[in-house]
Amino acid sequence: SIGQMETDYDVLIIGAGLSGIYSIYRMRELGVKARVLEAGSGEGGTWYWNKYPGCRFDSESYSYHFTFSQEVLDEWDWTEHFSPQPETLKYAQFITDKFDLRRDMQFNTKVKTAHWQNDKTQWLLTDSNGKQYSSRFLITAMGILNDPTFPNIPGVEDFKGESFHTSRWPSQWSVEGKRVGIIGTGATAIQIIPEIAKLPLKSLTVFQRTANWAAPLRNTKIEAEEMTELRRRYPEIMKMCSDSPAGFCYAMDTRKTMEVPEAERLAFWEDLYSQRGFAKWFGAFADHLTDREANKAFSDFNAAKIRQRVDDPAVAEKLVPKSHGFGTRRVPLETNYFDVYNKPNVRLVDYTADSPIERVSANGIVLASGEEIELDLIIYATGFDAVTGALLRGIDLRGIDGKTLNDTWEDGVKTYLGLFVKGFPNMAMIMGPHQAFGNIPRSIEFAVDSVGRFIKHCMENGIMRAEATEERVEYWTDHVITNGEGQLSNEIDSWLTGVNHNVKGKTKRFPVRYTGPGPLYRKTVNDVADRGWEDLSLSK
Ligand code: NA7
Repeated sequence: SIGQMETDYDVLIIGAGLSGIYSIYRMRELGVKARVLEAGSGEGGTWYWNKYPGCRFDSESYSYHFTFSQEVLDEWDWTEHFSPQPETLKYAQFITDKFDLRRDMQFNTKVKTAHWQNDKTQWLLTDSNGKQYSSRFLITAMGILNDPTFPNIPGVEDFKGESFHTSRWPSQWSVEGKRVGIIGTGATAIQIIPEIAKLPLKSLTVFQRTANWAAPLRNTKIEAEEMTELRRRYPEIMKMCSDSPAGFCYAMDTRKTMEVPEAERLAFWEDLYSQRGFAKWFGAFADHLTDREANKAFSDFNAAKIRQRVDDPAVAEKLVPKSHGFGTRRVPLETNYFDVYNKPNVRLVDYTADSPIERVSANGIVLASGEEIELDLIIYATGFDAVTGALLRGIDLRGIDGKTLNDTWEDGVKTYLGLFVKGFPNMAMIMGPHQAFGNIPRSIEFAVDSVGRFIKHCMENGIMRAEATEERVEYWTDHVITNGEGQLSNEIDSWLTGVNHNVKGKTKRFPVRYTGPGPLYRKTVNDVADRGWEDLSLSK
């Protein structure tokens, strides 16, 4: 172990998802003594936990993969433009095996507490079995969507049938002959619904509180020849990702929506609609994310598409979002989603047009209208305590003087660069709040590289303790807030603005991510790293 400390490890990493996998790879490269502690029985994180039917990337596989290893890029073939979960899990396992990373990973180890010990200048972690581990540095890599939340509806415990959350899908399951209910219409539900509606279930009732602007995914298989061509284009694809504000392989069209002649505008949108993936979101006229009139026009175009696909006009109307414009929340991508509602055994219960859920009963779901919908299975597609959940609720995390992160962030989340928190020395967050994100693996790679530079700098310069300063934290937090002004998405409740009414204390919007362009974020962090992290309070 480097340094003069008697700690067990130089670095402890919590979580063996993509963040943890790449973190341990980098740490090993630095030659430090590091270990990953993971609650699950295997690596993969999001792709380990989310095993529901239809689970897949909504981003092109070859834009959403790791780029740190040329060998992996050369050896791994994607079989679909949008990789399905089982293949992505195999990909995570492939990398873990290839670099023999599992040697430094410890599974079935749920970290309960992580406490900074000021006298010893170290982190002390305790797992659910009471075992303790100490380290000089702590990397939190728990992911941004790992803490499932159930709806705050009375009676969830009363249901006598089967029920589960989408991210805890059982290994043995069947919907055959069953009356199935699904609560939620986010990106997850929109992947699941068409998949299970294909199966011989008796009926499917979808409970929708807020309609979402889903758009066609247009997934296809990648044949060998196409894979060769894609691989040839990898450098170009990666360049597009790194140039784009949110890390995707599209370039926004910089023309102003309303200045483009109508016929040309419609033709442009038609073309976008026929394209794969998030082209509709991140390849559109850029002003649709900031200009109300532009956003309204593009939303109207997308609304017409929904109306075209749904036979019953009343059902179509329920599916057209009214509370927010296109792209102001995460756009779910879909394969035959809207078409599902043309099936006779599928019913859409909308909170506004029909009735909200009043409670879950022993036999099903009772609406405020008084109707009881009898069900055999309830699927909770109700999302996650996103971004801060793992840090605030998943673990008892305490910094200097035993102060919890919850107390530290009582008046709002405050970070420096989304990587550091004042009062939590020698701790760095991968995908913490206030980092630039969109295409998550792009953000993970950058965050891990940055944290790698930080730890290397400390190790090489005998820095025993590094902490964010009040001044820099205030500056960055303010910068994140002002930077997000003018983005229509920041005026809407969603997990991207930190709102989850199922979680205590998450009723007010706050910026969970830096909404400025990714290239600027990376430049800012790189400048700080280039200056030897002198913005932090460093002590030898
Ligand atoms: P999301 O996107 O947070 O969606 C959760 C859904 O569940 C959404 O439709 C919610 O309605 C609904 N919900 C949540 N709580 C309730 C209650 N109490 N009553 C009724 N309906 C409720 O989670 P996902 O898992 O779909 O996706 C998360 C991310 O994972 C996604 O963005 C991708 O990036 C991958 P609401 O809209 O809040 O009215």
